[in-house]
Amino acid sequence: MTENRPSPRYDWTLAEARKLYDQPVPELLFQSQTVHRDFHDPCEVQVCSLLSIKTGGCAEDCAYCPQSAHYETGVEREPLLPGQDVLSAAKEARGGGGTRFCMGAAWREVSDGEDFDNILEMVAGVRELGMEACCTLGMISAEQAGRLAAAGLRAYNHNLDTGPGYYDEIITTRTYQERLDTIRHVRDAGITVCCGGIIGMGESIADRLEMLCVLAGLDPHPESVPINALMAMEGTPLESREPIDTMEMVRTIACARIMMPGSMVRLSAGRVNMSTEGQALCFLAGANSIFAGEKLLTASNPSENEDEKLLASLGMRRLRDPAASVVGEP
Ligand code: SAM
Ligand code: DTB
Ligand code: SF4
Repeated sequence: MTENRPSPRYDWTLAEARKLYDQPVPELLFQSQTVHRDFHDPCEVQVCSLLSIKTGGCAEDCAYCPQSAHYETGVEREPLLPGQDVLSAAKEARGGGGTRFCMGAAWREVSDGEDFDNILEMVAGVRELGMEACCTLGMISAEQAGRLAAAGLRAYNHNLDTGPGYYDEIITTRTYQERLDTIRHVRDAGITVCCGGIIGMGESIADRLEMLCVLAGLDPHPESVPINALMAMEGTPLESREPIDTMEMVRTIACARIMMPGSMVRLSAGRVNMSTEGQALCFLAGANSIFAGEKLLTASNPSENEDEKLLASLGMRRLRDPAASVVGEP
């Protein structure tokens, strides 16, 4: 990490992003690694745990999502998990070396009431375990964001998913602007923003880069940027999509790293479809965070054991104290 690192920019244009993306991979990776080293320790990876605390039956029609009630995917609607179950999962994750515990709910938006009150307790409980609590619950109001902040929530995940021009092909039940509004509520409440998207849904490279330009236009940048490779789930409209070429993932991650230098760039869904070498290239491109554990929300993920081997073979370490390493922005 260097002291004289360049300041992050918030005015990236599509043309500039395209110029980055289209470079030969050795040039692109040299550039992204240089930026990465200015802002982060290149040998450290943040390991996040994910738990679906409320699965299935969601009112939104996100075309990639097995939890949408609009599609027959075999994922059943379940009620909110009891707080005790959630906290024992968090303890287990902590035992495995996890520092951040992310709780996901298949909701379009959060409704005030018993479920939300229970979630506030879960957040406080995760904090008491000494872990960073993160939630992804759909749209939230400014007031709800304030209550989550007061309970000790560290981060809120709400993705843009794709570029504004392709968005309507993927979701019709909420607008791009509604997503941006939720992100603003999170930011205004003093919660860190986790916001990224998915590649491999049939979007063009320009769509992908437009999404990165919107993300990089947020000031400050989202502290975490998850880049998911589509997991084509049976029963969803995107079920027949082939897994994306790993080099497209590598290029997208490298661009995210260069455009949002201080952010944690998370190599998120889709690692099960990648070789260990492919994942290593993603780390070299600037990814410095992963989800650990055999299950994401409903889809599969490499086992703890496989990840242990992967990190050991690369000589990389788990990030122990996230606050100490996120040095991106003042
Ligand atoms: N319901 C909340 C929401 O949409 O914000 C929270 C959970 S939702 C499953 C979180 C994110 O997971 C989505 O925004 C999307 O980016 C990602 N995701 C969902 N299904 C996916 C899939 N099949 N492949 C890759 N990413 C996926
Ligand atoms: C994110 O960007 N990826 C995670 C997390 N945020 C919540 C979710 C990935 C979900 C993959 C499909 C599934 O498990 O159902
Ligand atoms: Fe619901 Fe979230 Fe899935 Fe969309 S991505 S259908 S909002 S659970």
